[in-house]
Amino acid sequence: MVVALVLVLLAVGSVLFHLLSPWWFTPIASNWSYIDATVGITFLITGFVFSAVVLFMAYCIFRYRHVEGRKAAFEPDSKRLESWLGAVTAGGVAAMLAPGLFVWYQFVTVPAGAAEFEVVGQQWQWNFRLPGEHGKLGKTDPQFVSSDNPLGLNPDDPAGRDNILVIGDDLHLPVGKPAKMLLRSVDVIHDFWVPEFRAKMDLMPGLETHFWFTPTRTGTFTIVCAGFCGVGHPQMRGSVVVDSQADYDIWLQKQKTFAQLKSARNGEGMTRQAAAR
Ligand SMILES: [Cu+2]
Repeated sequence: MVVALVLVLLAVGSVLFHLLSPWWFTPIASNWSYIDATVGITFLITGFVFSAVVLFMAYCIFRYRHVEGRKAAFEPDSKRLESWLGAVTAGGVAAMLAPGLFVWYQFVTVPAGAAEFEVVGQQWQWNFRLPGEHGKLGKTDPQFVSSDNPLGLNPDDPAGRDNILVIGDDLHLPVGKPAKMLLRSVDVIHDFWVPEFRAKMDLMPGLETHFWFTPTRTGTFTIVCAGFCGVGHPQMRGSVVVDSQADYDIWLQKQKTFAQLKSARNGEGMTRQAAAR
């Protein structure tokens, strides 16, 4: 009897905790409210099944409690009950998976006209690359990665020269404009995650992954690495600053291209050499 009561309290308490808990998703800052809806559907289905199973257990404990002289009936299987339970379980699992597939399809189907932003993971910082005036990202290869070419741009590809590089600094995005995020890593697997954008994806060495989103409000949002990537993993944080178009343009003006950074570095090298002489 006490066990049955504890089980009922467990089911009711869990549902109440879910409904009244102050811990919930951080307010959304992108177009991906679908992702919240999908998580909501999963909570609804798993919450219903959890409550049904626990309450059924409580009922059985009470209903079939020990009574002097009562005998248990032996029923090894029931075809009807099994097919019924199998169908309901299959329906429940499909209802949890299907919305995710639809959302995923939209998550990786980039709308025409989305601006490209490349995210490059590195132990343990976030770097970014934007196409320059000519609108194209130049080719890259890990073999070109060096201290003065941290993103491994091919120095012989003219398309890369005007690319804007943001090394270990904040990424800015204009509000209300779809952004295609191209993800790449120069060392190990990282995972780009900005909780407010509801967007999250692995950065794979040797591959380029992508997703898109539209930032819906201005502000500064923290990027956390969600793929364990070595001892510096907890410190691998960055920021995405969502600006009004005017503020974004001001920021963009101040950024340096690959060619500018390279010549600045060469200049530094030369003055150092001259000083040594
Ligand atoms: Cu990482």
